[in-house]
Amino acid sequence: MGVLTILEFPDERLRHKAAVVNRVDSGIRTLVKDMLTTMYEAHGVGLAATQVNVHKRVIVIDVSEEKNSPLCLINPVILTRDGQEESNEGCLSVPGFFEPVNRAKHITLKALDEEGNEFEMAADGLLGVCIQHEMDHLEGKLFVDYLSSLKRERIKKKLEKIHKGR
Ligand code: GNR
Ligand code: NI
Repeated sequence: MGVLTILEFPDERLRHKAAVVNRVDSGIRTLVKDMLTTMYEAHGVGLAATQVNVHKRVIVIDVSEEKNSPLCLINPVILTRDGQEESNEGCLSVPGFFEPVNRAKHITLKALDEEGNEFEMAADGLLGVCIQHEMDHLEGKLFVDYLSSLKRERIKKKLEKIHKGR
């Protein structure tokens, strides 16, 4: 495998709900490795398996400047959410568009790592935004769903035009 193809809005496959991972085996670890390769190649700070058409609850993230701090979240569950903050979001599945979205300011969560061990963590800032954005992908939700239908339709038409010309 290696670099995977990233689905783009309005592809209906981005609307699938991802299934719980029952066993973190070599297949999942290969997926995680390929998702990291794909994320770094696309210059993203996160990637959900849904975006590469694998409908399992797997997320990779790296918000570090040096791109040397990969984080893998399998079956993530948010435990607490506090506050609210607006930040400009983009998405590798909605290339070229950035719009403000409101998210919880501080979250705590639990997840499994690539060895299948459960851990808990807290997150805010870009990491917190990114985790909430990626967890939405696992539910078939995109940041454009938080925008007005007018804005969303405009983005949809522009991307469809680009896809037709490919
Ligand atoms: O690379 C990404 N940048 C980003 C910026 C602000 C808020 C969320 C993100 S996630 C995005 C990568 C992506 O689409 N992950 O699903
Ligand atoms: Ni995204």
